[in-house]
Amino acid sequence: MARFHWAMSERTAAVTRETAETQIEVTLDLDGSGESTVETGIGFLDHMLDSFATHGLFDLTVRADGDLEVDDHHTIEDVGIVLGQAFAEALGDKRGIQRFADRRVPMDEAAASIVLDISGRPYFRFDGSFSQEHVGEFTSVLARHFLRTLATNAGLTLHAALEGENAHHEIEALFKAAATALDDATRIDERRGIPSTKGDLE
Ligand SMILES: [Mn+2]
Repeated sequence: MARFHWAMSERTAAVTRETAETQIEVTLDLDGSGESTVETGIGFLDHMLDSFATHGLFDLTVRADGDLEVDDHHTIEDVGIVLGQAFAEALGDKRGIQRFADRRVPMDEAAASIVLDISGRPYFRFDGSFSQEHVGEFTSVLARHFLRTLATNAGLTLHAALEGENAHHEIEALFKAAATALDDATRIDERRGIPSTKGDLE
């Protein structure tokens, strides 16, 4: 009797993007251990992306050289674009993934929820606001823009909701909710979509 087992191929991506405004390089391993090297020039964004890798158990490198002399907008937006493209590339044909996830993460007084579907049909909804305008050099509302950009480029239907009193905690809770939801949704469930001809390799 043929014994089918899951032949896990590498689910990794390396994406670079260069414009007049930013140069971005991202590598991503969906089946990593949470190792990250992040240098964006924006301290709080580095902190968020390190946290994202840690809690999503993604291996992640992000190098961004953006026009921070203008402001933080292009850099944050373009990291979202390239990270989203990296998820799409690493997921490939999406075979066997859980697809749906729902996570709610607190951080002291703040709580964020993310419900998502790796649907291939980008949709974004956000309910909430940020209690302070800035966290360090990071403009708080750009966290919302980052998630929208990530969802659009990764092909996610993503609904986010947020409450709290401190923008650092609010944004960090959002990133942790996004990380854990994406970890769940990208996980392979061996009962789903087992390849009918390629699975029997041993
Ligand atoms: Mn923090």
